[in-house]
Amino acid sequence: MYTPTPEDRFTFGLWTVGWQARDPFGDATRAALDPVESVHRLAELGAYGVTFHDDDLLAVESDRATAIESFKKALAETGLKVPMATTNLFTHPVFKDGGFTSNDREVRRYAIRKVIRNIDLAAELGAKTYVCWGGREGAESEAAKDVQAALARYKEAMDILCQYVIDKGYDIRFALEPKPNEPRGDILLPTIGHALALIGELEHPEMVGLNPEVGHEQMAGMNFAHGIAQALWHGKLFHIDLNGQNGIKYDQDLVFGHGDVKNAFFLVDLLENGGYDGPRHFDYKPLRTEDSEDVWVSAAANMRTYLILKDKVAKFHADPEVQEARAASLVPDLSLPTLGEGESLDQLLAEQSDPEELAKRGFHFTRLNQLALEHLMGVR
Ligand code: DIG
Ligand code: MN
Ligand code: MN
Repeated sequence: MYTPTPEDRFTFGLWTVGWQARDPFGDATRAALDPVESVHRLAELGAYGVTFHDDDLLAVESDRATAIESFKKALAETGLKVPMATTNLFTHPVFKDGGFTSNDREVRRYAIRKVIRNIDLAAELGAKTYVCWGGREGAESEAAKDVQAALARYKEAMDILCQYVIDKGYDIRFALEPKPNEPRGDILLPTIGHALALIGELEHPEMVGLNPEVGHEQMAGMNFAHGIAQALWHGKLFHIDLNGQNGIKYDQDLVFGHGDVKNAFFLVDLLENGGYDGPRHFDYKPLRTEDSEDVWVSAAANMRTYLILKDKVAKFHADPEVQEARAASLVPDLSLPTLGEGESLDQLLAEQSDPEELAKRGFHFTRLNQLALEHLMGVR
């Protein structure tokens, strides 16, 4: 019942299952993984597609052309799609002060060239979404970064990239990925709200949306489901990075659902019922403790957990007691415009209400929350 198929549209970054588990405090615990093997193993597990940074294709091959040909061959053999691509502007030391917003203008110019080179490959592979995660765009000291100038350079870079896609006639949209910190002390565009604000300043805002990641919003103490609801309301949820996180700490990139599982339940509710039609993309890291075989156990766990939560969400909404409890809590009433159809402001102002009487009304949220928890815990 919870066996994934390509119809579920689950996708994985090559860098996830390919992570060798090198972290700031320890060496790699796993050997490098050939992207070709990742494509075949993920296809066997029921995935729909893979995503990649330009540098991911060189995991075991130093020749870009050869690596791309091997990757294309594996895609053709498995039928896996490539819905999204992105650029690595964070690993190479040249990006130690960022790419688009490095204080070094020559680095900024190199970064834009590196992105454009991979946009061409993304278009060739049929990717419709191009993610920009500015992991190195930021600072450790307020003295070192003129943030207003940095935002101007961020806008300039996105405007250049959008114009390039327009001029080439590519069917590609961009998705900004917020994150509050790590690897930089403070990263620019730390949350969904900050990224939405920048998008509003761009020359082609319609071409730029969001690729929010579960753990990143939660690192900032935000409610991820609320952030996704706002991204959907703005029509800006172009893509998503699903994983798990346990609160405000380092970026754990856990298997989806292995962090805040209640928020994951309501996130799946939003993705399935809130108007998102993009891939269900996992950007996670197999635990450093796992061997190369259990990497595939972790990949399967992401998809199985999502499908289990999807089933529980459907049962939650089908439960007559839940429907009755939602009505008692006036949840559907929030969708009613506050001013009636054709009602004038004068009519509203002429109305009388007694706030003391209104204040006596209870909202019965506890009962509704308990029903949700009982569905999540499997007792309903
Ligand atoms: C980290 O969360 C970032 C990188 O893995 C990648 O650039 C992006 C794509 O999903 N997420
Ligand atoms: Mn991510
Ligand atoms: Mn992350």
